[in-house]
Amino acid sequence: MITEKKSGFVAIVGRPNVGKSTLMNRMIGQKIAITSDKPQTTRGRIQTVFTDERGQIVFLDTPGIHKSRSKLGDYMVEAARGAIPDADLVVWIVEASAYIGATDREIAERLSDCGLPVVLVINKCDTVKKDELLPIIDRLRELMDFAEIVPVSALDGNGVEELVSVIFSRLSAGPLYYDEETVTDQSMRQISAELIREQTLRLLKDEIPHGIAVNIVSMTLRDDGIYNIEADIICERDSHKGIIIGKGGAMLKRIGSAARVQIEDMTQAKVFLKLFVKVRKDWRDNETLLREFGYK
Ligand SMILES: Nc1nc2c(ncn2[C@@H]2O[C@H](COP(=O)(O)OP(=O)(O)O)[C@@H](O)[C@H]2O)c(=O)[nH]1
Ligand SMILES: [Mg+2]
Repeated sequence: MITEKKSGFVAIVGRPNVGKSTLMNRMIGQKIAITSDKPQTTRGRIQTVFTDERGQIVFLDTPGIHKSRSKLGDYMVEAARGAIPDADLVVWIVEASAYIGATDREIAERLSDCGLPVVLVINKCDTVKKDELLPIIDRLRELMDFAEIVPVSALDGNGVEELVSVIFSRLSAGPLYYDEETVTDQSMRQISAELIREQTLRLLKDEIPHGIAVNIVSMTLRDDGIYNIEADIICERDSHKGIIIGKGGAMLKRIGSAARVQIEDMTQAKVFLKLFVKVRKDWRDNETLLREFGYK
């Protein structure tokens, strides 16, 4: 007997920092999108692919919807909004909290008009008690007409399998867009650059990481199976450059060795990573540099 496979594109939207990337990584069971406790970690649109006997889900992870203050910010918000017309279904992620802000109402309004089924995911349920959840669900229900409401914890995995089932139940029969082994549209170079940027988000304070871009200058696989990677960490100020390098190069060394472990995990190979720090003033508002660093 042949059962028809289902497939479709699912846009993941929501405010910054609600756990969109963490949840997407959890659903596909692999770390593709970097995550951090700082808002605006995700900058571009990332496609990941989940395939099993039921069919295929292509997730579109997006930067959070927020008020932008630079050309980079404009690009990020556009990437989030642009994902919706390409989707068959929207997964809107909020945090398990009784607070509903103006941004949430704006997102609700936009999604009510998009004509697609919207699954509301209440993430970070590990942070609230069970009896606190019901009133939260009741309040959120009033925002708009949801296809379904699913509480999850991307951190410990609770509810995530159920969410995948809910998504499949809302998709129609369709082709497999990617072969079964594919997990993302991102190249190893792109993921490597992001994994380096992730460590700058983790290890550097305040506004410094928001002004950082990572550019892979070269990535080559040697005959002995080792990757040689040279990358530039671009920052906006000389003072930032000093902090990124640190005393005697200590900070750059920490960033490099933590990123190397992550890249080795992703490539399943040994990696030699060489990092350089460069200053490009105001690159976040410079179209040419934005494009050069992959934000097009
Ligand atoms: N407690 C808890 N923290 C979470 C959960 N999901 C994500 N986070 C944390 O929330 C922060 C933002 O996550 P991220 O995926 O980068 O958010 P995004 O900006 O929406 O993509 C990170 O520090 C995550 O570890 C969750 O289910 N529970
Ligand atoms: Mg993200």
